[in-house]
Parts: sequence; structure tokens; C-alpha cells
Amino acid sequence: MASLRAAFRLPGLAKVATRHNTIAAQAFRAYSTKPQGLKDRLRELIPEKREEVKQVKAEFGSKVLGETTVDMAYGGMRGIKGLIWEGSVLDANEGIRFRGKTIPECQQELPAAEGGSEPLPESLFWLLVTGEVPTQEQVRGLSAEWAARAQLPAFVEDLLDRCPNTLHPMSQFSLAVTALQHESQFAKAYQKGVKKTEYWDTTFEDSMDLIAKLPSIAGRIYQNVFRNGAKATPIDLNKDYGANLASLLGFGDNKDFVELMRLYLTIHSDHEGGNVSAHTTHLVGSALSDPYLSFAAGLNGLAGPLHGLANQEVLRWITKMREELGGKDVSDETIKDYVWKTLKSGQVVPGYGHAVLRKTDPRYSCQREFALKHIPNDPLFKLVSQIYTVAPGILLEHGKTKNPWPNVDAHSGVLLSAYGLTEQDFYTVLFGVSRGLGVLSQLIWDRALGMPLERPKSYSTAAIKAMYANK
Ligand code: CMX
Repeated sequence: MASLRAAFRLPGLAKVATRHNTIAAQAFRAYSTKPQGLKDRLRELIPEKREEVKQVKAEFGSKVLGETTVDMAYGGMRGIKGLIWEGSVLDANEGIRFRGKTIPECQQELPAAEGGSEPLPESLFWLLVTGEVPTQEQVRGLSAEWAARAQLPAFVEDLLDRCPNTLHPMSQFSLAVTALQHESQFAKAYQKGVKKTEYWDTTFEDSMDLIAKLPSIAGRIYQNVFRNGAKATPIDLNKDYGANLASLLGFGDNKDFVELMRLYLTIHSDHEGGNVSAHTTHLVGSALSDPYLSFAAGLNGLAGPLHGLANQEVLRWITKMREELGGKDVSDETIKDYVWKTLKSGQVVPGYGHAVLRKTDPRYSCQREFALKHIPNDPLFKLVSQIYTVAPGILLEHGKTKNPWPNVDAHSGVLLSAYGLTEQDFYTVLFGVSRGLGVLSQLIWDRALGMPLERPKSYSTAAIKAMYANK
């Protein structure tokens, strides 16, 4: 409760509070009748978890997790087991489980919005933080709390408004998150000498503020870059996170798009600890950089074409294929030729392959299910489905990639595009909004468990030769 009161005292929020005073008061009253907020539950769980980790270290601390070969060190540390990540675990064949639950299980068990069927991202965040499925009331409380914290400080709005339209949306996103560091309660508490055991408290507050503000940042970038700075619908304190994001983008009236946002934000949130955006956020956070600086670093990693930017690249790649065909029908043969052309020119086929997965990504499959339900006749969806039947065979024949199957990014763009969100350069920003839920829930636990500075050992090639040559 204290956290929500604090949120109402934030300088940025004061301006909105004037505008939405009545609604805010209603939201706060509604929230204050809730039995238990997320922070209260977390406060209860932390001592239990600290004890559990202490026991695990005492009992299993000397067990061997895996061996590291020279190839692994040169090969992007693929397969090296050296991280702890509480929210999710990725199985190469089955795909992701969030706190032990598969995506279909989350779709079944996590609270949805009234009249909706997709899980609310709020409920997934609760699950990631606590390991527990929240009640409808707890989820509503979280929606209200995030809506109440969503307002950006004026200087961040100005900063975004001054960015040239030609600056990539992901760079603007990272810039805005870095600038929000001005608000960090963790950084201020650290300067005042807060005790290590209390780090989690302000990390939680910063994470909640940051997650709450991500849709506002994304909406402002979208309106500025693609809608000539049109005024977006303001945050509605009675709406959920996905619905507010949809409104800020200008698609709030389309209930299917709102449902898509809820699903999208849920499935892109977390993919265990070793992927670039998650690992980077964790690594930078281990230096006790606050949640804003840590997440901005993670976003910069997400903006790489081998990671999150692949969702933008997939649509570019498909658009280029259509252009090259000059209006002729796309057949299996033309797709084959185009995939081979891509491979022979030394480029990757975007949306295919994965560093861990060895089967079709369940995040791809559930987006396909959504498309079959809502947009079965969309021409681009049909084309993406056709590519799915052709590309894996060619990647297998090519023989390089260990996983010829599609990943999450092969499908997200076609869904967005079907509802009119056609600006591909923006797609990774939506991935970034969702990724905040996963990496920040872990950062809270990193602080609660006192995770130390991350500092693996590296060697030079000369050192490797000296270790093993002639031995
Ligand atoms: N197209 C062409 N070649 C591919 C390929 C693809 N889709 N996927 C892998 N390969 C190549 C690799 O580049 C590598 O080639 P070299 O030996 O010449 O370096 C070889 O196959 C072996 O790679 P791998 O072990 O199968 O895959 P990695 O773990 O090295 O890389 C990934 C994983 C995702 C970077 C890679 O599959 C790829 O580049 N895919 C296309 C980009 C993409 O969709 N990225 C999004 C991933 C999901 C996400 O993070 O959002």
C-alpha cells in the first residue's frame, strides 16, 4: 500500500493526478480494499527464499553443473551453465516454462480480462515474481498500480519529442529509459547508505515505476515517429496494462488488438537468463547499476538483429521477397529460391533458428493459434504459414543451422501488421516493453538474494595455447 501512496506523491504523477483526480482516488480506494499487494507478498517470500538458497548452497554448492570446453569459450558460451534465473527455464524441445508453467498452461490458469481470454501480463508478472498464480483482485490491484505510476516526467517527454524521426525507435526507447534514471529510488537510497538486505525494496519500487512507464514511452515514440506527434489517448486508471498500451498506440478501440497486446506482452516477457537482453540486464545490475540503467543496457542488446530486432527483419525480408516477385504469385518454388538466395548471399533467414531451442518455438505456435482464430484469411498470415512449410527443409538441406524451425520473431510482425500496425521499425519496442516484465522481476530477486558482481574468467588465445599445446 505504501508503494501506491508513494506513487501518488511522485512529482510527475501530481500533474496527472490533477487531471484524473477522481479516477485516481477511485482506483486507490479500490486498490486499498485488496487483501494483499505484490510487495506485501514479496516481503513474506524473501526470508523463505533466502533460507532455501542458503540450504541449496550448503547442500549442493560443490556439485558440478557442467564442463567448459575451449570451443564453448570461443562459441559464444553456448551451453555453459553458469547463471541462476528464477522466473523461467527453457527446454530445447519443449520451449519455455514460466515458473514451471508452459504457455498453454499460462493461457489456461492465469487471470484474463473481463470478456477476454488471453492471460493478463500483470498476472504473468505476479507469477514471475512470486511463483504463484494471482487472484483476479490481485491482478486488478496491479493494473491500477501500474496505471497510477505511468506518467512520464515532463523532461523525458520533451527528450522524446526532440528526437529526430530518423532515430530508430529502439534507440529512442533506450534513451528514454536511461533518462528515467533521474527518478531512481535505488540510486538515491544507495547514496544514503541503505543496507544490502534492503536493496530489494527500492529495486522493487524502481521496477514497478519503470514497467508502468514503458507503455507511455512506447506510445509516445510511436505517435511521434509514425503519427506526426498526434496526441495519444491518456492512460486510463481503470484499464489493464495491455489495454492501455493499445490505446497509447491508437488501437485501443479494437478489442482483438487489445487481446493481442495481452498475449504478446505475456509471451515475450522472459526466456530464462542467458539470452542477450536478460543476461545483459542481469550483468549490468550486478554492478548495482539501478533498474533503469540495467534495463536500458538490456534494451540495447534486444535491438540487435540476431535477437529482438529479428521481428522487424522478418517483415522486411518478406516485403523484399514480394517486391522482387513484382506482383507475381508466391509459390513454394519462389519461396525456396528466395531462401536459397538469402543463404547463398551469406545472410541469415530472420525468424528461423535459435541458440537453445531445437523445435518450433511455442511462442510461434501460440501466435499462430491466435492468427488462426482471429485473422485466418489474412494474406500475409497465409504467406508466413507457407514459409513455415518450406523454409525448415531448406535450412536442413543447407546443413548449418542446428535448429531449422521458426522462433517467436517469425510470427509477431504479421499479427501486428494485420491490425494496421505496419511500421516494422517499431516492432522491437513492443518486445522491449514485454521483456521488462521478465528481466526486472529477476533483478528484484537478484537484489533480494544479494547476488554478487558477475565476473567470469576470460583467457587470451595465447593463454589457451600455453595451457594445452604439446600437452
Ligand atoms: N539462417 C541462416 N543461417 C543460420 C540461421 C538462419 N536462420 N540460424 C543459424 N544459422 C547459421 C549460423 O549463423 C551459424 O553459421 P556459422 O557457422 O557460419 O557461424 C550456423 O548456422 C550454426 O548456428 P546455430 O548454432 O544453429 O545458431 P546460433 O546459436 O549460433 O545462433 C541465432 C542462433 C538465433 C542467432 C540464429 O539462429 C540466427 O541468426 N537466426 C536468425 C535471426 C533470428 O531470428 N534471431 C531471433 C532469435 C530469437 C530472439 O532472440 O528474439
